Amino acid sequence: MEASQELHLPNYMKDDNTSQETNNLISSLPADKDFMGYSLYNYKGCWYYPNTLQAVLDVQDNFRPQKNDIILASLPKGGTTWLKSLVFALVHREKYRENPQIIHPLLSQNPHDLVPFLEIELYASSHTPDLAKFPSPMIFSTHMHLNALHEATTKSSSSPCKIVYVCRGLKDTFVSGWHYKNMLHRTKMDQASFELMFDGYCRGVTLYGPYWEHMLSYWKGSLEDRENVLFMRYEEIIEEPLIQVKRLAEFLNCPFTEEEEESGSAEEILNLCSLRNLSNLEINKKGTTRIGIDSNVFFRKGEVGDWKNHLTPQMAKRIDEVVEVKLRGSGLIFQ
Ligand code: PAP
Repeated sequence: MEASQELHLPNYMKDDNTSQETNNLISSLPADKDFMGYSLYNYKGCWYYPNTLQAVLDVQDNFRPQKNDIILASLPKGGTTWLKSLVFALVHREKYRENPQIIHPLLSQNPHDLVPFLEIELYASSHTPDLAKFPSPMIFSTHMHLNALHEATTKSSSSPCKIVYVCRGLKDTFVSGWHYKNMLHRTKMDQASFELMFDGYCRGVTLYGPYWEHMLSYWKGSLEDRENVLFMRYEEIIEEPLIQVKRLAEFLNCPFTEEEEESGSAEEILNLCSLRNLSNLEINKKGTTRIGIDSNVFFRKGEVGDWKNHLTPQMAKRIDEVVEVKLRGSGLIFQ
């Protein structure tokens, strides 16, 4: 597929919002192309489209989180939408329990509109966005590697904010990403594109790739700073949702009280945030999110092991080998 073909293209994939300074920087960076022919540039070990890189630089220069802010970091297709829903529902639960007449925002807004992306939304439209308009505690999200995010967070004068990270096995993440690409661009791509995308993925040349470096940055960060960096896995939330949601609440300093335990508050949150519930809401079936992406593209099957329906045994072996080598010795293991 050629980059010149008419496609529905989100702003973060474009190159029309970069400063002269960033263009100069870009011209000095290693370059490659994604499977559709769009240019990617490697900045400090991570691949970006030009507009994404501009926004990341702006986050690094201007974003200074406050003490109670929460940052949800995720591998693209690693469980972002689910984590946004769960954390929003957790930290604001008192407000909605006390006011049952208010419709819960998760029933009327897409999770991505409740928890904005730093670099894909806020800093994509302004170098210094107005962050005060979001309810406290502010919850932001990002796909940046931890070392890139730390260039902003460690410069804040406040004490460190909480960072929750979620990721997923790389074979399912790839397959989810493939379906996402087709839905995002409102097209049906062919087998040759599938194979090209797979090749770029295994080489690490994909937006925010290499994904193993992404996971490793948060894995190491969580070992070094357990109080402020929590490492979660999509598969674990699927397998033991109650345990994981309670773990999340404790990490965020809002553990479930005894009374909440008895009334089934955690179960309620899990139901509210379930794929079945969210994907059946009108708001998530129709319309677009604030950044112009169709709301329904974030919801599909949510199955562990869906890769078996799409990857050949050779493809699976290739990813497994890359991951095994790259994660070796880190203590992080993915099947
Ligand atoms: P993003 O990084 O682009 O925001 P992200 O939400 O991480 O995407 O990934 C989407 C995946 O999460 C989809 O997986 P699938 O393609 O394997 O089906 C989607 O179905 C799944 N997903 C979205 N919301 C939920 C949810 N509430 N519970 C469980 N899985 C979910």
